[in-house]
Amino acid sequence: MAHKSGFVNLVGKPNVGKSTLMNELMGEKLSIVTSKAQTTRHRIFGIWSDEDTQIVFSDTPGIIMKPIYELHSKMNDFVKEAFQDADIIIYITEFGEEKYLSEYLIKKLNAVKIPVLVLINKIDKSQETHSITKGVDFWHSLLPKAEILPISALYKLNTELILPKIKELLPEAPAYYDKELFTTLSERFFVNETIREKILLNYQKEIPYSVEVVTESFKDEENIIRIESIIYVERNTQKGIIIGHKGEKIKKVGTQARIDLENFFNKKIYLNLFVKVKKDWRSNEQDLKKFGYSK
Ligand code: GDP
Ligand code: K
Ligand code: MG
Repeated sequence: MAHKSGFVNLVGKPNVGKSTLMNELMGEKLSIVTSKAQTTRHRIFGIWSDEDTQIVFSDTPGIIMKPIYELHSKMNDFVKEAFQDADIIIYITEFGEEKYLSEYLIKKLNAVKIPVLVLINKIDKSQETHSITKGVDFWHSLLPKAEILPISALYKLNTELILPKIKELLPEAPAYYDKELFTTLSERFFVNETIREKILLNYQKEIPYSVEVVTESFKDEENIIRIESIIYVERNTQKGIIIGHKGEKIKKVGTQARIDLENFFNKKIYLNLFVKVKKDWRSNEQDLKKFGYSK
C-alpha cells in the first residue's frame, strides 16, 4: 500500500469541541480546553503517524464573527490559513448551531476542492437518536459532498471511526515530518498555553482575555526544569486582580500549571511567575507580532 499523508485542519465556531477532539485523536493534551470561547488563539499542530500514514492535525481558534480587537482579526487569519493549506477539512459543529449558521462558511465549505468531514459533536447531550439522524440529514442537505459523522469527543462516542475515515480520504504522499515527532510547537509554547488555561479557569469576565503569557526562560536540568514566565495584562488594575490578596490567586495558578507541566514533561518543575503591564497589547500591532500572532 502506498504511503498517505496530509494536513487535516479542524475548523468551527468557538466551543464546539475542536481542541477536545484534537487531543482525543492525538491521545495527548496538545491544545488547551476550557468552557470559555477564544481559549485557543493560535494554530496548534499535532502529528499522528503510523507505518503507512502521517496526519498533520491543526487545531484552530474558533471563527470570531465580530472581531473587536486586532488580536481577533489575527485569530481569524489563522482560520483562513487553515482553509488554504488543508488536504482535508474537518468542520466541527454541535446541535443548535443550525440556528446560527454562517452562510459565508457554508459557501466556503461547499466550494473547497478537498474532502470535507463534518463532525456533529456532543451527541452525548442528545437523548434521542431521532434528533441525531435529523442533524445528519440537515448537514447532508447543506453540504451534499461532505461526509457526516455524529460523535462525542469528550465521551469518545464514534471517535474510533474518525482516524480510519481520515486515512481513507488522505492523498498519497510521503511523510512530511519525522515519524517520531508529535508536534512542531516549542516547549515554551506549551508552558505559555498551560498557564493561560489556568488563568481562563481561575478568573472571570475580561481578565483571561486581557492576558498573554511569555516564557522567558526554560532550563532543562538533570532532575528539574526551571521555568520563568511573564503574565502580561493590559492595565494596572488587572495586575492586582491576577496577583490577588497576598498573592494567593497567582500562587494557585502557578501550582495548577506546575502539576500539569510535570505530567506533560514527566519531570519535576520549578515555575516562577511574574506579572507585567503591557498597555492595550491586543490592539498593538508590534506587541501582537512579538507574541507570535503575525509573521
Ligand atoms: P473549542 O473552543 O472548539 O476548541 O472547544 P473545546 O475543546 O475547548 O471545548 C469547549 C467545551 O465543550 C469544553 O468545556 C469541553 O469539555 C466541552 N466538550 C467538548 N466536547 C464535548 C462533548 O463531546 N460533549 C460534551 N458534553 N461537551 C464537550
Ligand atoms: K473553548
Ligand atoms: Mg479550542
